[in-house]
Amino acid sequence: MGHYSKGSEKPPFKDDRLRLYSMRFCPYAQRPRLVLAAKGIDYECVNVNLKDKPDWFLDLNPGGTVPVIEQPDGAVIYESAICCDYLEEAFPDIPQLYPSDPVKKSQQKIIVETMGKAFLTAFFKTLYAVGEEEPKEELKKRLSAFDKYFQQNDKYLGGDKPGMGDFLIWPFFERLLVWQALIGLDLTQFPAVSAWCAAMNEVPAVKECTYPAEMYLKYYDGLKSGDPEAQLIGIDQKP
Ligand SMILES: N[C@@H](CCC(=O)N[C@@H](CS)C(=O)NCC(=O)O)C(=O)O
Repeated sequence: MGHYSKGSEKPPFKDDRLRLYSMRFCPYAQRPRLVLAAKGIDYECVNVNLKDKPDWFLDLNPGGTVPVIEQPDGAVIYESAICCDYLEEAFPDIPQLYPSDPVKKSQQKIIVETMGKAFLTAFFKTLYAVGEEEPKEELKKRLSAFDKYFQQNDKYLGGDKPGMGDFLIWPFFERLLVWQALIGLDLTQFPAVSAWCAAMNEVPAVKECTYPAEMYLKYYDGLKSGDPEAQLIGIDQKP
């Protein structure tokens, strides 16, 4: 595990494991990290300095975003949801995270694409405009929609077990749980969302891919002040 900046050499592949280019606190990179953990796939994590990106990283993904997956044969996949779909297709049974039933699979995708996207947009807007009422009200509306969904449906988006939909939306809720007080929100107002969060917090893959709240709080301070070193918090800890 390293942290690679501009001017660095691309680390050579040492074995035939998949490689995930990540940044510790990136919620999008956490999506494939969760899927890799849920499937028990051994991989190499390479952290990239997103404030000073190596040229070789931009050659892999010209958009310059993490996550990026690279196979030892040189094949490259990026965009978090596409990385997760790739993992599901390349490693289908360990366990399967989408239902086999095409209708149920599409329904899970619909929630991520509609309610999930609207929620994360509202979450980021609120985060970058703390103190303003409008984005917070929008976020509350999005949380109410999820609350209603969880009241009327199964324990997880995936049914009685967490599925791909749960892992795709979880990283944003995980951060909201830690940052709720900072943005003046109280998640207990959304009991079904809180119950889902509590259930997700018990999932082994989630436990494997999280950080202590203090680290997220420090990272939040770094985000607010634009500190490029924020992504280095906990550098010697797991990816
Ligand atoms: N649509 C992308 C978004 C990924 C993304 O925005 N990642 C952020 C880190 S959390 C990033 O790489 N930012 C670097 C940049 O935009 O220059 C995905 O789903 O993979």
